[in-house]
Amino acid sequence: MKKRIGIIALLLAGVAPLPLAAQPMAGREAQEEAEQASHQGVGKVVSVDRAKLRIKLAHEPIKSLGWSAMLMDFSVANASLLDGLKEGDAVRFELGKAKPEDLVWLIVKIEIELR
Ligand SMILES: [Cu+2]
Repeated sequence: MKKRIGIIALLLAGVAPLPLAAQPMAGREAQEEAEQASHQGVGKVVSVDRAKLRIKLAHEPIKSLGWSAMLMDFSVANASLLDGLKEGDAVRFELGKAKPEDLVWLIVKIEIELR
C-alpha cells in the first residue's frame, strides 16, 4: 500500500509540472507582445471631436494587438494631431501609451494616407 502511494506521488510529481510550466510561458509571450510600446494601424476617420480630443476610426485589423477590424473611439495625445483631419479621410496611425502601465492605447501619430 505504502509503495503504491509512493509511485503515485512520483507520477504526479513527474507529470503535473509539465502543463503548469507550459502555461505561464504562453502567458508571458502573449504579455510581451501586448507590451510592445507602439502599434501601427490604418483606417478611415468616422468623426472628430476636437473639444474632447477624441477621434472615431473604422480601423483595419491590427495584428500586433490581435485586434480585428472595428469601429473605435480613440483619445489623441495632443490637440494638434487632429489638425486637418475630417470625416472620410483615410489615415495611417500609431498607438502608444501615455504611461507604460496604462491599459488604454491612444493615438500618438496620425497622418492622412496618400494614395
Ligand atoms: Cu479597435
